[in-house]
Amino acid sequence: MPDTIALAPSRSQTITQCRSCGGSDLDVFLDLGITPLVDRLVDVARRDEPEPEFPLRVAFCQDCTLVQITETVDPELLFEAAYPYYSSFSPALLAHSRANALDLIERRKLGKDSLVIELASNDGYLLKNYCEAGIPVLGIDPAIGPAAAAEKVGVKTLNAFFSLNLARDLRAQSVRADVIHGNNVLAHVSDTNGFVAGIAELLAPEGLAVIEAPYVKDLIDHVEFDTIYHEHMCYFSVTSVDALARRHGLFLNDIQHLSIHGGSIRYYLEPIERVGESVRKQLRVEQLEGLDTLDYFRDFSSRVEDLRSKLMEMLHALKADGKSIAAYGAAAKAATLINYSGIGTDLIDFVVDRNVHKHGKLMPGQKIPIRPPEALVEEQPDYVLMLAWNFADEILEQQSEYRARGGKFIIPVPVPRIV
Ligand code: DWN
Ligand code: ZN
Repeated sequence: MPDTIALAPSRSQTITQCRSCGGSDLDVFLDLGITPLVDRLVDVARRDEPEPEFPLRVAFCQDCTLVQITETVDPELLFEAAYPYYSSFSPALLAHSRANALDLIERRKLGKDSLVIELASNDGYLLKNYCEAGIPVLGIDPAIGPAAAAEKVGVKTLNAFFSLNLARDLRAQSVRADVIHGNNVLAHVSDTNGFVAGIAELLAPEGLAVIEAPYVKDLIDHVEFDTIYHEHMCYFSVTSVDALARRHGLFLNDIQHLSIHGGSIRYYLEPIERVGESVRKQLRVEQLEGLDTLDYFRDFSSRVEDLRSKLMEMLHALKADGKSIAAYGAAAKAATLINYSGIGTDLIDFVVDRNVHKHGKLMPGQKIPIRPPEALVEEQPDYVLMLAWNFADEILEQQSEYRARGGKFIIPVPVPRIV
């Protein structure tokens, strides 16, 4: 762990009630320590300044089964002006999003009189597909950089946090959405209920909300502990989303289980109740496997500890053998993995990433330098730790030259292995 622990208690709050149902029966089943903010990359000039760090603990709500972290960090700190995540640096994500948009244009018969809104629209990666089809859109995103990038590709964007108040303001201007997208955002908001109520407020009577979130069952089954960080306040199951939606007059009528981001669920919510078999089936699976009980989560901590010790054993053995190791993916999840495991510059020389906004910065906490992917063939390290494992196939293909020269990748999750 870094020597400078700068707890900033004024910038975070520990919850005592469930973020969804308000219940107070929260059981912590995983403690990842006091960690820095994963997307707050460090400028070299400020490397000696203490970084804001907060406890990272995960709890299960006995009343509505929602899995959630116990600390709420000030969103202004989490999504500050320099927030570096741009969706368009991932071709796989762009293809995934385009397919989703084209499917909905067809299924919902969208046209020039429709309106598609995306909450956390980032750099226009998804809405640009609707613009190309002549369908009016509105992006809403608080991050200055991505919002400006969206405007550059013709996606009209409100640079703001989405909330029930903003939804009411928009509705007062007769704004109603035929489709509302919310990809990897529902987990990021501190006012979970306000956010869902805002969707209900803004949706047209026959409208459809399409919400994508990492699936807590995949997280537990595949030990994807590194996808836990302060930006992700909730970790959803179908059971917990069903309860959350109904509380605000929305009905979870359909779901799709996707492989993106280590396993996600796409939730289709409508103001009309017509629950389909896909939802009923997954609710049964979750009940049969016990996701509605703490028992399902109880041994996760020891499985995470086991993964850490296996990974550290492997990395130390390679270093003892005189091997050089770099890493791929200055991802948010990368910061959780390296800081929880204690993987620093003693083990990893540098991290590469395609996102140009990250180059020349340092990873939070461990302060490992971030460089362009070309550094892998320039330096030809013996091994590369795959921190963006959710895009492993795409990255392995991209790095064929490094591998042809004998370079090897280490995939850390769910079991550390060399490919
Ligand atoms: O919720 C979130 C998840 C879904 O996405 C946000 N917290 C932001 C982000 O988290 P993340 O940073 O862990 O997500 P990614 O998209 O898995 O990060 C991948 C990283 O790898 C990015 O920095 C981009 C980079 N990358 C690359 O360098 N070359 C990605 C691909 C596909 C590549 O070929
Ligand atoms: Zn609850």
